[in-house]
Amino acid sequence: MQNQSKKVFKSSGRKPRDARRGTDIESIKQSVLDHLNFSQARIPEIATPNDWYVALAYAVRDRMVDHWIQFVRILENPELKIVSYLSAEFLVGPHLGNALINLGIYDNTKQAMAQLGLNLDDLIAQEQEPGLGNGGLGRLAACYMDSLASTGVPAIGYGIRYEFGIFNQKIKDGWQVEKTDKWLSLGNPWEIHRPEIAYQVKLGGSTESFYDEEGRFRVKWIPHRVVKGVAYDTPVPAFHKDAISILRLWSSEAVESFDFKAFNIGNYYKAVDEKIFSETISKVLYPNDEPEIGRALRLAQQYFFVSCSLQDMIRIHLFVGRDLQAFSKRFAIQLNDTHPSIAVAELMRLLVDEYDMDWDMAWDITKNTLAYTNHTLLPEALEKWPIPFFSRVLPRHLEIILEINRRFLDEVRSRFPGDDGLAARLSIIDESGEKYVRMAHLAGVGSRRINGVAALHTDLLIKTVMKDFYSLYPDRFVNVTNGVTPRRWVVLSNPELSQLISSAIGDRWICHFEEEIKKIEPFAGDPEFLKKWWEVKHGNKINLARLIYERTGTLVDPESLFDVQVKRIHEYKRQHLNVLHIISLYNRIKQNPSIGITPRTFIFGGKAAPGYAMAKLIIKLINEVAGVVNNDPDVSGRLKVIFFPDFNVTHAQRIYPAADLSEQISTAGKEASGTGNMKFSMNGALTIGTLDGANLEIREEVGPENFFLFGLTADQVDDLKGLGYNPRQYYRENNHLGEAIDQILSGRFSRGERNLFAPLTDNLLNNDPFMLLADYQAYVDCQDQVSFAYKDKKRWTLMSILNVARMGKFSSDRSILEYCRDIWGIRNKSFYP
Ligand code: NBG
Repeated sequence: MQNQSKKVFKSSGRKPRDARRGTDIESIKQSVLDHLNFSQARIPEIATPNDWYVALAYAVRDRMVDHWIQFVRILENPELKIVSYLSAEFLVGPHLGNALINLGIYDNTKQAMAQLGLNLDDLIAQEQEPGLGNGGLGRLAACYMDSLASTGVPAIGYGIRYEFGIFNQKIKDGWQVEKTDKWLSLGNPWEIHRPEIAYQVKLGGSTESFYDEEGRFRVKWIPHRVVKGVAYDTPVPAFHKDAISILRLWSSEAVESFDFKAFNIGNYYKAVDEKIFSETISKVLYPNDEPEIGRALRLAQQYFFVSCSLQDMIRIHLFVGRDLQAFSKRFAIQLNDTHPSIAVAELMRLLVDEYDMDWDMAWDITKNTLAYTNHTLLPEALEKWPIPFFSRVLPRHLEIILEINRRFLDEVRSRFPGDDGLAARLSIIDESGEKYVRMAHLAGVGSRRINGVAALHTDLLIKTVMKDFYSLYPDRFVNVTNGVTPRRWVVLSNPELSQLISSAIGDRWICHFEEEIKKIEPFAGDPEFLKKWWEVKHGNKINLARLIYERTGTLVDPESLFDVQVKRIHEYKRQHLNVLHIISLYNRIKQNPSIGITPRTFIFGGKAAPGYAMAKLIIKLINEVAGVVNNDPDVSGRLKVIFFPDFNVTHAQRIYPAADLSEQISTAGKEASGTGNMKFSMNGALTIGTLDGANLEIREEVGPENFFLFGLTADQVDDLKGLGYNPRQYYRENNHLGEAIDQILSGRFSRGERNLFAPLTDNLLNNDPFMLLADYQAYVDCQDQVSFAYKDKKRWTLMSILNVARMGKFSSDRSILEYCRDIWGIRNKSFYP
């Protein structure tokens, strides 16, 4: 890039219109040059690709500033309701490409860069993606920020500016190795540091009660330490509209005065320790799927960002001169899972302790402002904190929670007198053994609405985990099925398909997905359209094959069926069921080399939590099976297995558009919704899946004939468990299954090392909590139908088109409108001109 930049700086002679705001080629070019010069003090001749990327990012950010300022004005309108989306994770993905699309300046920027001798794709590839999330939950928050902006709802996303995001995954000798994600090391041009927007957050210590001058009972919190949270703002642009939402992430710092106290008495190291501790709070994102008990820092993180965010909302609210009593009319706060649920107690503390409000009024406001989304039924993922530990970190909050609980249980007892069991089950405090604070209960008591993330999930939620809450407050429960943004997941990820769609039905579908995308359905009958559709998919597969080769050194055949499972590695998601199928196919070919088999490339991707040994063993298994299959000439040209390292948003954007088959094979009842399932389908992959999470609704929409269904239902899973499930019976009675498991155990896929996979096979044979063995045969049979269907290109393509055409419901714009209507009480369609 450097060499080409010589010619760059000769002025073209044409005058740019507006180097800050203009969207024509000349203006963009000038803007980039100006930033390189004035913001970075670099000369083009020695500018690195990263310098150019940063200059371009600044130029693009400039083009959002007017909307940003307009947004601030909107916040000042006391009559408007603002959505605050509180989430410990926002997996936003790289900004540049998305911003260019949403601002409508992609083509002009590409040309402007070309005129500077630069390739836009190379610049886009420079960006370090902000990996501030684990997976679906964080990515959902990012899709919702996009849709809030694009549907014109004023919104602030509040979270944590982790210095290190989710680890980067490397594969060494088939095992996962974690590498620190230093995403900020080259700077972050998208954010604006706001040192003047900062709040103090107390931690630890004790409380003291007293009576104030008016004789009222009051409590004072004397903290052990105080840290400061500083805001960093990132704009989230709407698609082709003068609107944005703001992502405000908090970074922890030391409060200087604290340092000085220790410093002045000569305790230099204590002062430094304090600083180090303060900075630790926002240091690192915790991987999920690991036990949280005893992680003091995790609770401190949650409290830290919630407290900063609530203080910020109160500041915004008071700034426009409205009374705090009207707080719930101005803010709708969504708790994304239980991670921010300490907000219930913190809002009470702020109102009662800091703003002198009486308890009942504060409680009214709290309950009317907050709403809670549940994202999982897995018992190990439901947060709870041991009481002694909780009171060490948040002594005042424990008192408040006990008072909330006392009043709540009084209500329960008066409505259901004599039912002590019910009160014990509902209590925020779990007293069945060691005492815990149950965060889902805290959220449930303190919220006006509780929602699940897919119809089946909400249904199971009210039948199981929150059954008692449902009997108490049936009106609080609503379902909002998840959605994903078609801007990032179709327009940006799959430009060829987007063009083909727009050439048929115009481009209104990008912002009105639900209404418009179905209009491509009639084109499924047009052979020319079908042919183009197939070609687009094929082109995407060639691109992915290239990337796979770059990243793994393995060649795959784009003519083969791309069978893809990308998501976090977890036993309930059953990547190992997929592996059992691969082994069975492999055995079939080995036993009958002339058998006609649809050639397939199996592609896996996903991270395992660093402390989740079984998930890591599954990664190893995939890689070992890949080693055997990919090197066996007998199956060459027919089977390939790939583990794509470091699955993240950037890679996802390349993978979904190239998939033929989407693997959504979790044990029914375990996957709350899934959102990858939606991204695959929107990009024309067909699904093989169980009746779990949003699969159910996807199947309903696309039609059962365009969806490969198999396996036990959630009810059947329960029934079978109730009857006494015996996995060994399946192992004994099914030869192919038995053979596959024996091979894994015997070292056939671990270069003779016999017991490497014993923890996995033992678990399957003795316990099999996720019922792989029960679903094995149904899965293999269903895969045979897939193979058969793929032989008929035309039929497959038709099904692919119908999948896309019928995905309207799964745009996150639809989800956001439902949140507005059913949860936040926001009626105005758009607040923007
Ligand atoms: C995840 C579920 C997914 C769901 C996403 C987003 C958590 C706790 N839950 O099924 O497992 O799609 O949330 O709702 O990460």
